[in-house]
Amino acid sequence: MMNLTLFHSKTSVCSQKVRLVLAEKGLAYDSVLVDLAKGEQFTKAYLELNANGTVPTLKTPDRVIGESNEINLYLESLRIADPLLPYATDARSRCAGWMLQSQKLHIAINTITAMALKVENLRALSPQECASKLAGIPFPERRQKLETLVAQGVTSVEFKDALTVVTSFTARMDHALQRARFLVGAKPTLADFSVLPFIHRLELLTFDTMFSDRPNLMQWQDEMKFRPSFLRAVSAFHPPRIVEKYQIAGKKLWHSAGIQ
Ligand SMILES: N[C@@H](CCC(=O)N[C@@H](CS)C(=O)NCC(=O)O)C(=O)O
Repeated sequence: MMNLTLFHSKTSVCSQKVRLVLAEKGLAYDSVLVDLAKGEQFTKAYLELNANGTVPTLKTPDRVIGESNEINLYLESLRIADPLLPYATDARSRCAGWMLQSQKLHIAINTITAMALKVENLRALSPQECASKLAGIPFPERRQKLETLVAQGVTSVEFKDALTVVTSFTARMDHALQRARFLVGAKPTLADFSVLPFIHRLELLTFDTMFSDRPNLMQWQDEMKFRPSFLRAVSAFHPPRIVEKYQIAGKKLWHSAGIQ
């Protein structure tokens, strides 16, 4: 039995990507939860494990991996259960393409989620408390992005760009899913599991209105959510009070952004 330890957070979309593949492969792992709201990703001990200060991180018997796509490729390389990386060169490169492009969608999802939850919480603080919270983020780019979102909100380039990315990415997905049941053919691949948590996050935030006119994508999402891995890797980490929190925050953001 492979000794794996996953450092992850319950609702982080990148953690979900890896938990989905672990569940698909039926792989057991030791779980270490990292509380992002408390800033546990910035502790000295965690930064020694993952210098980016992000989750997930997977500790294997011979190395530590701190990127969700790399972790999923590592899990695939263990050759356990059905392959999730196509063998044929064309399909394999398309699968890699979705995994790479989904990084852009992740940035958009991060922006929309931050706007709905983190920025709201920061705005509720006094200016001094807000500044000191932001000063505690040891990565200048991430700190600056939050500062901009707090100051400019839905009018920021970051937020507008996030909406544009969601629109174009979901259109591309719908187009691909018109030709095949899954993103890269008749069976789910790492591509599908790389994207599913992002699409689900949009649904939780009630931003799925942005792609409700994309029938192939909607059908794909229903099918992906029906898989036992979704229950184990995603739903199990989203109790009703968390779902409600996302829905309320998402609706509020949707209205404040005046998106029709
Ligand atoms: N490219 C990285 C991104 C990881 C990432 O940004 N994870 C988020 C959660 S989904 C995180 O840890 N954020 C830390 C923070 O909010 O400070 C990956 O795919 O693993």
